[in-house]
Amino acid sequence: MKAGYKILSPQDIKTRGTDHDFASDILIGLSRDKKSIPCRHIYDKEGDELFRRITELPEYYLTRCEYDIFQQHKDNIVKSMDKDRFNVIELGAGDGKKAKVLLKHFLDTGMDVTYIPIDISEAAMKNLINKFTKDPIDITIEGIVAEYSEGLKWLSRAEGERNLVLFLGSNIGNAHENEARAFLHKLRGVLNPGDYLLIGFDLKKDIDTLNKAYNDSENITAQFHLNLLRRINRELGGNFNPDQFKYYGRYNVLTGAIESYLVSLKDHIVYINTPNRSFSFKKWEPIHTEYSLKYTDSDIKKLAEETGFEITSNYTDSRKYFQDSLWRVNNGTK
Ligand code: AVI
Repeated sequence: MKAGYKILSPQDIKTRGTDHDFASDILIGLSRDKKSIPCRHIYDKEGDELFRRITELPEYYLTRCEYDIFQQHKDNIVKSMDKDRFNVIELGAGDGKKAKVLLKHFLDTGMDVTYIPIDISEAAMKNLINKFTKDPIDITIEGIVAEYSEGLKWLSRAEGERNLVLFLGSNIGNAHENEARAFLHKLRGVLNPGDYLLIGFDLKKDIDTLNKAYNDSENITAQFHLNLLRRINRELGGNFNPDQFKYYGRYNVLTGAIESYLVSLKDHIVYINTPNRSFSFKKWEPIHTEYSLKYTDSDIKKLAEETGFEITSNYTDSRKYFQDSLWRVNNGTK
């Protein structure tokens, strides 16, 4: 096994994410009438670890469903693809544990693959490489530390390559419909005709099941969201008291999404050193922290069609809670 990673530097990509983005997103988000912070800022080292713990919770069925799908359908996934040499590019790879199930199977069936995990967190990338080193498989890993879109721009230089992009775990659900469409359209633009995308969708289901998945009995999901405030304190010199906020996450039947907030429990003012500003919070005032959209089969079909892909096959678990959909870049113009 050969494994390494590259951090995209400003020379590679002009718009590389920096701490400055975090500070300015906080300034913009907390200055709004309706306060909001992009959910990607939850994921520092502590946020990554809290999310890992979420994926092991009994209520958070999503991760287990996707494992089941891969175990059950890995052979069909290989058979659905008409190539035997691929770059397997994973967006938001985390620790790469789920991808490994597929990668192992690809190797077992004689496919020649290079694994290119892309993750915004260098700590997550180091952890991924550590995990693969401890339990190696015969593969080359060429990691990229970057935001998805920057990583994609960088990859688009490699024309003529065959690619299978993995976008797993309902990550697409954290984008609003129009953002998801724009992102997939952009992704399609850097891929070559005949490339594949394996994308995970959490399906619409019983509302209690959905609400429980985001309101676990150990309160890890609440801590995951509250990490945003702790991260602001740590990195930007804020004086948030997380005890003065309550996590609230519920399914909205109109939007079809779990909408998550941190709600202020009293009138108070919080000071943040960078950007040297105070922000006032009214009692019961929310900060919007995450949007987790749930899909139907026809939503998925429409999304593929609108973004220049054709669906090769769909794979679901036995309860139809989750769906991994294999899309192929159609031959139309980019
Ligand atoms: C990463 N993402 C797909 C998760 C989700 O389900 O929206 C993040 C998460 N938020 C609360 N629990 C898990």
